[in-house]
Amino acid sequence: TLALCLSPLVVRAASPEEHDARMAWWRDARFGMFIHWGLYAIPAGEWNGKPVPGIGEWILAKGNIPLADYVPLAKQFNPTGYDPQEWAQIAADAGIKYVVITSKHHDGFCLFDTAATDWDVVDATPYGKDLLAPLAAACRARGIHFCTYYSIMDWHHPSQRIDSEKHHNTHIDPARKPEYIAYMKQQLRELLDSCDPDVLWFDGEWVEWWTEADGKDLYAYLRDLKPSLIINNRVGKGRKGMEGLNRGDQEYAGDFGTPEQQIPETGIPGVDWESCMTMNDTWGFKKNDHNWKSSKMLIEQLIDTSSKGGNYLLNVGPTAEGRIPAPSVERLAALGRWMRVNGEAIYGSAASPIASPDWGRFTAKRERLYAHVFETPASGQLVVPCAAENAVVLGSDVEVTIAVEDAQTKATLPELDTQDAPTVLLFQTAQ
Ligand code: FHN
Repeated sequence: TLALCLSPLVVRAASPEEHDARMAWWRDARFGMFIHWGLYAIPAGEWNGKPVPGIGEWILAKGNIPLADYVPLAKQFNPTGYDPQEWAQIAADAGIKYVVITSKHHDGFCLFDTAATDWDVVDATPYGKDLLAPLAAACRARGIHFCTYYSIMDWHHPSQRIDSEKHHNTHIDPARKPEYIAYMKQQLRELLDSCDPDVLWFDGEWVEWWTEADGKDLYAYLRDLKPSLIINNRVGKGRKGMEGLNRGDQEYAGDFGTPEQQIPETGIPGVDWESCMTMNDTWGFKKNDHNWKSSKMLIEQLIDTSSKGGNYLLNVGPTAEGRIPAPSVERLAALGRWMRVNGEAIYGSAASPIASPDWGRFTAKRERLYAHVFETPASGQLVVPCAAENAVVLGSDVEVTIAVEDAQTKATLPELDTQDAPTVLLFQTAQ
């Protein structure tokens, strides 16, 4: 019943087999890169020389900046340092299998060419070129799925205005709601035509005027345009706040749950989900946010999500010049080094049937059980609750001494270096 209650889903496929086939690449991928990029990278967390608290991409609302003062930022947006090939290569080297980039965040500004408004990179900036189509091509050339984020809440569209008290809400002129929905549908169709994204990642659905019926309608519209499309649960009203998985009171639109800045205690069998996470304390670039998580912590989060059957969507916030900040590039490189050795324990892995131990996590793949050692236990031994035939340190010839008794395997650990990254032991079990 728990799985049924929390299952994000609905109008999605004619049969469970079709649904599984559509979700297959996404379930195998496990590791994605989120990119929050937009005009907010110019002020980068400061307005009129003063820091604006909160996440960078919210500066317009958090800083009470009048729209008329924010709009001219577009005239300064000229990311001449943007090299989509370089971004895609950074992602590929990190072992990333899909990229999700903001096509339109809450400020309504579009990074793609749209005929629905001039509030886009082509018409409103000196740069004057579509940013997304070249990135889509660069990703695909490297076997990376290209996906787009799209905000339902829109601070710029004339149908809406930000609530002066509750900044997270907008009010819509009810007479103009159909016009805004038509605007979204036009833009999303354009986006499908120009970039052909494999996932549409909605957000900003919490505004009071957006309904579950609106979400289901949008979901059906998009799946009709591209039947293989995967759509997150924020297209409708399903998600339980930042916990991201669906409330249990009805069926909701969307294919997967979206925990934000958190990893659930356990996975839920039969429920697809993806944890999105920042590397520091902002999604959009802030020049003074230096609170970076360590590479080891990020690797452990990737393992933790995989061990519970989820995907990990790790964010970067490029600068206004179009560069991914150096601390993010360094961390992605460290993830890549680890994935080149240990990727088989992540890609295509299933949720571990074994509860999380104190010293790390398990992932599983058919007869292979992977023990990810975050910290070597003081005893120097690991106990695995199944009978293994042998064990090795993954990516090496180092064999691990094991003793099997009563369907338990006791492994005596060799010297492991877990200082900068976890070490993975592969236990081969009988079929
Ligand atoms: O308000 C946004 C926020 O700016 C950011 O885009 C994150 C990413 O998941 N989502 C929202 C809050 O749920």
